[in-house]
Amino acid sequence: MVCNEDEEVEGPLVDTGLLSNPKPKRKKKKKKKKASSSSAPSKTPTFRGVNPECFTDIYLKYDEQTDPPTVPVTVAPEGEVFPYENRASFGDSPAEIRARERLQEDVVNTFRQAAEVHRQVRGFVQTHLIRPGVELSDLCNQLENKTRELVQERGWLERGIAFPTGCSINHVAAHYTPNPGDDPVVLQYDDVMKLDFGVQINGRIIDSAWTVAFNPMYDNLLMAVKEATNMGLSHAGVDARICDIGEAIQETMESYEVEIHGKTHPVKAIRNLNGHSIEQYRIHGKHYIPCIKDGVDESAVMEEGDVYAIETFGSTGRGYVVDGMECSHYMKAFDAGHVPLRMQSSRRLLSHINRTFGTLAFCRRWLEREDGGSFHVHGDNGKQTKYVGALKNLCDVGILQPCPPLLDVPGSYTAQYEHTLILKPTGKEILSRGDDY
Ligand code: HZT
Ligand code: MN
Ligand code: MN
Repeated sequence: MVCNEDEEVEGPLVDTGLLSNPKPKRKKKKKKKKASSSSAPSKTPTFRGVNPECFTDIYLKYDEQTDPPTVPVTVAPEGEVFPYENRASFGDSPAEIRARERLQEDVVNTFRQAAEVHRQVRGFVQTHLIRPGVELSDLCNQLENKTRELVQERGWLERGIAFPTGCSINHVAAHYTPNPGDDPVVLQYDDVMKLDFGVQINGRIIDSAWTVAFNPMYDNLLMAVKEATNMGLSHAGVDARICDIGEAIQETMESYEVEIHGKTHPVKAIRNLNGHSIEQYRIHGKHYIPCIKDGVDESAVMEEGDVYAIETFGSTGRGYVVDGMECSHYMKAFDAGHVPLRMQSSRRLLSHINRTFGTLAFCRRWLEREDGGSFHVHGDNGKQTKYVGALKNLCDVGILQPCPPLLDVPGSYTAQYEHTLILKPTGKEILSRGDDY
């Protein structure tokens, strides 16, 4: 087969364009990227969210690790670092900036270690688990157990899983994970699955996601969203205007179209799904990062010290999600005050949640584990029974916030890419960057 030298290549080890392209030029009318894949083959196959080779590279990077990985992560490799080029320093000398950098060092290293767990866990599932035919509760349980193992789970206060594994398929964009007792769901060759999971150490949360598709038909959809997220990341920085980031994301995303079963669709940014700031023990802080240009305060800017999850979603549907299906994800309302509870079952469940998850999100699957969600806290005596009424009651009184699945229109396909980023005094660091995405 002949390779066209001019063909744009895209693959796990190809550069992200962030270095060469910090400020993409805007064209009035951009030509849509071709929808079909009938052109010459590219040199590197498109990364579709699974390790195409299996049993290869990633475990060789640290020779302490086995394949599959079993050795707890103790290293904290740097993420992808971009020193600020011409940051107006407002009177701070370079020495003062470096001093602030040193003060933050421990926190940054904690994030880096959590990010390394994320990379190793996703490498594990990409190589050993994700395939057509895998059952989703199996996939989630094994992914989550590997996280517990590599992070050395020690309860919500110290280290563990940061939130339930999202494995949302096709028109379901986010916040789906299987509930106990559901009919088994088997991943299909033609599915588009967003895998979104979190790792935390001392409440420092890494939130990162990618999209899995086996059928090359979806390549342009995945590429649109991956590029849009990378564009958002490249525009982030101290003093960056949040509305400019949303605009860059939307413009990149919507320069693509995708042909699915012979029909060409424009790729739309999902306008009501957002990136977000991350605070300690709190998956979403006060700041949102839209993936469209309108509707945000033009004066909002990113600040030094901030941590953000930059995430974008693309869709072949409406580009707008609504709540749907049975809820699996729940989280304590961060500033819920004291509420007297009349049902003993509600008091018991709340006490379990406080001790096991604190303010971190959790799911029903974890409540029904023998360890109730944390072996460190409960050993094998944590399992909750007959808790469904109590769960509903805690939502009704506002102590818990349900986070139901988010759906675009039936028959549509949605994709997501997400990374966690920190704005250090001397530069930004994409903590969760790997050589996969
Ligand atoms: C909620 C519940 C979870 C936060 C974003 C997200 C997955 O859509 C402000 C902006 C985990 C995370 C979240 F279990 N959400 N990132 N990864 N979901 S969000 C949100 O609710 S709040 C976006
Ligand atoms: Mn996420
Ligand atoms: Mn997120």
